[in-house]
Amino acid sequence: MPSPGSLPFTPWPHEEAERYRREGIWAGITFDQMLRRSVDRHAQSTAVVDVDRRWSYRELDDRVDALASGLADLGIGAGDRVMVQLPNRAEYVATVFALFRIGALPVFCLPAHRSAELTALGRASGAIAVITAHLHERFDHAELARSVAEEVPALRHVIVVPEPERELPTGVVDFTTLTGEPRTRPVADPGAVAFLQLSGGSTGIPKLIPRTHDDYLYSVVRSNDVCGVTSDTVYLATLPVAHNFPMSSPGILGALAAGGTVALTLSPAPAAAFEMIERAGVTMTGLVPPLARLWTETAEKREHGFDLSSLTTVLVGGARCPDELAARIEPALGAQLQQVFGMAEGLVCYTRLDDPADVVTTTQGRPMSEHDRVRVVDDAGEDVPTGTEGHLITQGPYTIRGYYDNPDANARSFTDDGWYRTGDIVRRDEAGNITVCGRDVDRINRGGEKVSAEEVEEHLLAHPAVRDAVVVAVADPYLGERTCAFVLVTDEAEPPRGGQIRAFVRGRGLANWKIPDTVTVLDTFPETGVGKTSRKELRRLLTARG
Ligand code: AMP
Ligand code: DBH
Repeated sequence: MPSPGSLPFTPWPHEEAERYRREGIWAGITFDQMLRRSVDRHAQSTAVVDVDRRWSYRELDDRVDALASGLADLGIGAGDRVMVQLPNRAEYVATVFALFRIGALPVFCLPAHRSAELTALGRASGAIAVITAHLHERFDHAELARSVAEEVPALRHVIVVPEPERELPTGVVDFTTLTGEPRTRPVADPGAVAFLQLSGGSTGIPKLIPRTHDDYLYSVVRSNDVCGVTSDTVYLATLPVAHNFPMSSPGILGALAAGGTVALTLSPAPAAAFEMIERAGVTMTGLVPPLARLWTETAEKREHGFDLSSLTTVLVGGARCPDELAARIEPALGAQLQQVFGMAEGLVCYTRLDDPADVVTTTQGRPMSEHDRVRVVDDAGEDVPTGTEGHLITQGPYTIRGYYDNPDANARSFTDDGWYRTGDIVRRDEAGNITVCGRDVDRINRGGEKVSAEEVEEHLLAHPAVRDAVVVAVADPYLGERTCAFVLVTDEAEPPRGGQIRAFVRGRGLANWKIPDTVTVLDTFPETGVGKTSRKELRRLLTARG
């Protein structure tokens, strides 16, 4: 098994790690051991429900065993990175736990990722395999994965979950053939990296987040306490399940750790999701604000015809939930709202189930653990008084100390003494509740999906006629923010129009949510008044025009 030191990741300082172990904050078990415990205690209970399947814990465990053997027979083993790009279906759960069982590291890709992202992720992670679905939302992921493997030589295996009555392309491995007898395997080191999660990021190159079994399991178990997850919980993964939020806050891993049930819906739209809530008796789910609004508006009309009475808790996070929306969620959905402000790098804040209504509707909660350390600081790094806005920095037992193999990002995103700079501007009240006011990095939060301005600018600059590009966030009533690109073009007889440049960016193989909502061609950028090079000031001026 790889030791934590054998992968390019920054461990917690030795003494701090020792304390977390001694005090049992880090439980010293792997995700595979966690699943086995739940299987021992809840063998006949339902572990996973999707659109057409229902597996007990025993069945899930048997599938994990068979798949683990099949993957091992392909030559995938401890420490290998494997990209997983699967929609919200039962295979997702089996795949992730099969990889854990053989000590391989899932790299959590999203179904919306296209060639640009997958190629970059493949290179950055050094993945040797990709596991994907054949078709999802009428897009051919098998072809996509095959073309990515051509670009990334280390990617040796393209494994595809087939569609009924559709032939797989040649050269790929049929997921359903990956099976074998259960085997005894060495147990991974709980202090080792379990998987690579993705940061929404503010740079052009993807930042991979190494999470260990110890640290992540702590965040899951702590989330279960704060959100009241038990073996009676039925958690619906509404958002793409590879996101940190539905994965761990408390998410599918929380439900599985408690012996509860994971329900999965392919579509987050009310028609599909409400049907699943009724069918599976869903008690809890997690939504981004635009979806929470859609569900709330649908429920307010009282015409949908589904029984949502099983629902007790709705978590809303990923982006700032407007106070006005927060106040409507409970009455409409008949479930308690918990706001959640989290990040794949670690720190997760929740409003508590017994908080007064104004805290739940106007703040993003407080850190979930007494072991979280948070500071709100000014530009010089000095702590600001309670109630004053400042930069949020944090460290603790489940916040990473560095990205995977990325010294440049580490230098920017961590202080010299190991505090993670969240990039968020927040205000903290007397009780420690945090309100998110903005951010200090060039990241657009498009309804919970993060867009790195720099990444999109690089794709715009790849257009032969584009001389300069600036991407900014503008307020949007539904999404919270959308992306506006401003470009300068070369002097040509027929300069490209905004729509053509947008189509060009799409053609470069970018996830849909990153395609700028508008591209405006300008003759010149506004004068910033603080020197030509003030990108920050330029962004401010262009945001005002957006
Ligand atoms: P990532 O680092 O990609 O996991 O994205 C995490 C970021 O999402 C945070 O640093 C915040 O900027 C944003 N975020 C998450 N939850 C909330 C929330 N409830 N309110 C405002 N922003 C949020
Ligand atoms: O936005 C996020 O990344 C996020 C939101 C809520 C998150 O990582 C989480 C909860 O754990």
